[in-house]
Amino acid sequence: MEQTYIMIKPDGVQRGLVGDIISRFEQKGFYLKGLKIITVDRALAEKHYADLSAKPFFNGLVEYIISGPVVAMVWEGKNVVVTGRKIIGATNPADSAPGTIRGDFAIDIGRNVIHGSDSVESARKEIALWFPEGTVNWQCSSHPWIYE
Ligand code: DGI
Repeated sequence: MEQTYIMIKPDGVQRGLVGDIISRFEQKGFYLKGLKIITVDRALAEKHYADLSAKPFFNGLVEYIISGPVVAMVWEGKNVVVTGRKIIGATNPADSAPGTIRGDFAIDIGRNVIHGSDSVESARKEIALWFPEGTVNWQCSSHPWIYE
């Protein structure tokens, strides 16, 4: 099944939003296949955001990601990449709908609480980058109650 990389950024950890964010993905019916809290070194942050390296906000973005621990996760389920992005909300919290994570918890684009892969291909790369040790392959006993 499809997987995505979801990361609670340092502001989400500092503000005590980890439990709420995990609950939203769990309650939707997605399966948690990888989870760890880590401090991020500059090289990893720069690699993760390499596509944005020419942007004027790149240095600030890297400083933000390395400013405190993050919670790195792999979530699995049907269409989890696209649906995960819907749960997260628009990049700029000013445009994020209420009910989304960024819509409910964030104000500034540079403190938008959470990352989610933007495509299946990005998800594959990001999971390999953040979970080189691999993830956990368990089967949820509620599966037939979530999928027809
Ligand atoms: O996939 P997203 O996180 O929604 O968005 P993205 O991949 O385009 O950008 C990655 C992060 O970079 C985003 O979550 C916040 C930051 N960012 C994007 N555009 C801007 C920005 N930060 C600032 N300060 N200004 C921007 O225009």
